[in-house]
Order: sequence, then C-alpha cells, then structure tokens
Amino acid sequence: MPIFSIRTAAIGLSLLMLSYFFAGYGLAAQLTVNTLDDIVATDGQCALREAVEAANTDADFSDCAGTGAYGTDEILFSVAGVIGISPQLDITDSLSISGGSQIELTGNDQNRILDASGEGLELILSGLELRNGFDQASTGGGCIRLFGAGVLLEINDSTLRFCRVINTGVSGSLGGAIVLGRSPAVEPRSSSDGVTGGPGTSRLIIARTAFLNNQAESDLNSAAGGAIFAGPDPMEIRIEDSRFLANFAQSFDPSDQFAVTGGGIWVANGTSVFINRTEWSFNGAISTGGNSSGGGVFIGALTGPGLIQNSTFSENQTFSAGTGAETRGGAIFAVIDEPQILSLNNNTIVRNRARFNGALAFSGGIELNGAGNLANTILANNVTVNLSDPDNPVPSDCLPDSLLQSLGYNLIKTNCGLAPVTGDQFGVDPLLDDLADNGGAIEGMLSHLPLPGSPVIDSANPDPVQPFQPVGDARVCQPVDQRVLLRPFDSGGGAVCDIGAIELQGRPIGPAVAVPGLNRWGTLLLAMLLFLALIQRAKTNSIRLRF
Ligand SMILES: [Ca+2]
Ligand SMILES: [Ca+2]
Ligand SMILES: [Ca+2]
Repeated sequence: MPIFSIRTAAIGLSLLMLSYFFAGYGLAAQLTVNTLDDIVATDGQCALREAVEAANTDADFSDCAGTGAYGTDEILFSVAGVIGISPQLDITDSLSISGGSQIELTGNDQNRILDASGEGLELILSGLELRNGFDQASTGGGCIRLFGAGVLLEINDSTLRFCRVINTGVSGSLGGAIVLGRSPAVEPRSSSDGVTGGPGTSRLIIARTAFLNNQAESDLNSAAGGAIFAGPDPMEIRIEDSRFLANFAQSFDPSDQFAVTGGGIWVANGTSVFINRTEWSFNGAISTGGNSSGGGVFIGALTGPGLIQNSTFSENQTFSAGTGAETRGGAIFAVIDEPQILSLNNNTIVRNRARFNGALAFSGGIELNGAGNLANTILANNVTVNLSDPDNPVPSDCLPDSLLQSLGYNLIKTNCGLAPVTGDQFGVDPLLDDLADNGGAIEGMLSHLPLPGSPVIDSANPDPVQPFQPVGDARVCQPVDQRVLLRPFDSGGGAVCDIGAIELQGRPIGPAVAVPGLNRWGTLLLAMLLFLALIQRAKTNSIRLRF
C-alpha cells in the first residue's frame, strides 16, 4: 500500500506539474473592444486604446477586463466600423488584433496607426483595414512600424491602403505602409548605402492581404519600399495570395544622388524569400534625380533560398528623370549572394518598363545580380523607354550577360542571351488578354488570361505537378495557379500546365459547392452583396498614377 500511495502521489504530482506547465504555456487573455471611440476614460466602454494598454501591461485597464491569463493577448471587437486612431497606438508586448473583417483603423492622414517595438515581439493582425496612416518626421511605416531584433509581423485577410510616408528632411523615406525589423539603435539611413544586417532574424508573413496606393516619398533624399520596407536586419519573407497595386517609392531629390528602390517591397537581407500567387501591378520606383531600381520587388541581398511563383508582374516601372541616372528592373531587381539562387516558376512578367533620360537603362523586366532560374514563366513585352525618344520603347525583358538560366518551358519575347532548354519558346508573343479580375483567393486580384491560340496554353513542363508541400523541384509546375485553381487542365493540347501564372481552364479544388435554394429575401441579399462587391471592385480598380 505504501508503494501504491507513493506511485499515486508521484502520478498526481506529475499531472499537477504538467497542468502547471500547460497553464503557463501560451498564456493569452482575450480583450473585447465594444466602442469605436479612441478615448481613455472610465465610461463603461472598452476602447481599443484601453485594450492595448491592458495587453501591454498584462493587467486589466480602465474598462477593459481580459478573460483568461494575460500573456500574448488577443484583441477582438464586438462592434463594427471605423476607428480614428490619434495619436498612434504603442504596442510593447506580443499581441494579436482580429478585426473580423468589420473594423477599419484610420490615421486620418495625420499619424501612424500602430507602432510596436521590443525584442522578439510578435504582432499578428487579421481581418483589418488600415488606411490613411501617415508619417512625416520619423523613420517610416505610414501605417505600421515594428522595431526590434527577431520580431514577427503577420498580416492575414486585411487591406492596407493610402498609407504614406512623406519625408521632407534629410532622412530617407521608408515603407509607405510598413517598416519592419530595424533595430531602434539603427539610425535612419539611406537605402543606398549598403546593407548592415542587425541582430536576429525577423519574419514577415503576409496572406490574403491587399496593399493599395501606399507611398514612400522624399523631397530631399532616398525613398524605398512604396508599401513595405523590411530591413536592414535579416528577414524571412513569405507572401501569399496577396495584391500589391499602385504603390510608389518616389523621390523629388534635386541633387541627383539618392536612389529610389522597391516600388512594392524593399528587402535588405532576405534569408528566405517566398512569394506565391501574388499580383504586383502598377507599382513604381520613381526618381526625378537619382537611380531607380525594382519597380515591384527590390531585394538588396538574397542570402538564403528565394522562390517567386504563380505571380503576375504587370505595368510596374522604374523611372529616373536625371540625365546621369540608371534605372534597373521594371518588375524585379535582386542581388543574389553566392551560392544562393532566386527561382522564378510559373510567373507572368509582362508590360513592365524602365524609363530613363539619356543615360543608362538596364532591364525593363527582371534584373538579377547573381544566379537565377526561370521555368514555366512568361517574360514578354517589357521595355526600356528613353525620355528623349518616348515613342520608341526598346524591348527589354531581362539583362544580357546575367547569370539567369532557363530550366525550360519559358516563353521569352526578347531573349537576353539565355541558352534555350527543352520547351523554351523565344521571340514569340504570349498573346495575353489585358489585366483583369479573373478571380483569386483575394478580392479584386488582377491577372492576364491567355487569349485563344496563345502559345502558352498546354505548353509548360509536362512532368507531374509538384506536391503542395514542401516546395520542391523548381522546374515543374505548381499544383494550382495564381487563382488557386487546379493545374493541369487540358485545353486541347494535352493534360499539361499552361506557361505563366494562370491555368486558362483551371478548376476549383474539391467538388463544386451546391448553392442551396434561395428564398426571395436570400435572392435580394445575394443581389445586394454582388452589387456591393462590384462597387468595391470599381473602387479598387480606380488607379491613380503619380509622378
Ligand atoms: Ca473606456
Ligand atoms: Ca500582454
Ligand atoms: Ca493546360
């Protein structure tokens, strides 16, 4: 009996320790915001600002009482609508904010919306619209700034629009919507003065999120990352099912010496860069004086694996009006450190351009300084444009004498010296329709459908598609296209994938969902929802180009 008692006691103690361990693991209080007011006052209502204070200090604050033990807390909302944030919300502890797709946070063009800092801080945002955040005098990030070594910024199912950094001082203008990962100790500095990675690798994870009309603008210095500036710390980047439309980095620097880089995103030191099923259109790196590079994507150094797949790059541009300036990579510019390789698979990269003024234009499409692989990709109708002869754009899809290598089954309109491999079609037009909303995992996503008779149809690598995970052979097709429609589909030339980001007749995953019979009110509701979706689409598609 004594032995049994000891054993019972031991088991009991173990269970107690286990429960204690699990209780201490992943502590999280939930805080529910129930007012749209941005006021700290004991008024019976829990405001977002009060909830953030409670989560920061791990203690109930004012009218906000958390349910559960405080730790890495979560803020939810029982209201819907717009919250005007002023001044910015300061976040000092790991936190998630879930808006349930019914909350907009606006800075009213007056101030940044979220400012977070702390070593290892993890900020997870979902179901939010952040708009009209503004930063003028600081280090960037019009809507979100997250500083610290080894931080995480994860954004799901959200929209960031009209976030702006306008810097009229001597510092560069960085990250129209987001600046991430810079250590507070790192002084603001030009993006053109080299990469000095800070301590700790940070992570940026973006899914089903739209970056629309964000802008980093400087009057006297450089500008980098129209939507996102990530660095100089080492950074893991993962972007999926997202949109980057009409974001701009631009400089009106009169001294002709500062660079503008990354119209969509700027990454200093990518320890891994994975971009999947994402639209990059109408973004620009624009300079009145200095050099410009990476109209859509700029990677200062790829120091680990890099893969861009199932993505459309269209109508992006670099622009340098200065007579001594260079302009490079209308869609993508990347420096790739040995022995790393940037792989491009199943992309459509068309109609991008590098505009220059009598000096040097390099590639209008993609420009890789280092090793790159190209497979199942459309690279066509990209150009350089000399402002002195604007009516005669020069075809320029990639950079001659580069380390870009074909892995086969690419359509390249103007080959820059790649050795042809099985399946490559060089010197032909892809015959694509205009940019349009052809569906996707995120509302309004734009892409180019192949036109009837297009040489890209059923012309990609005929080997079996690669499994969903892990990302495998860079030569073979993805199992779905940019719209998450299944590949391959036989459009008449065999059950083979189409070249590019779109499988013309791809099908949804799983069986078709039957729509249950709708009554009169259901039909009315559906009609209203469709109407609202059309209005939203019209708004989203209204594109303003600024120079
Ligand atoms: Ca209150
Ligand atoms: Ca907390
Ligand atoms: Ca096909």
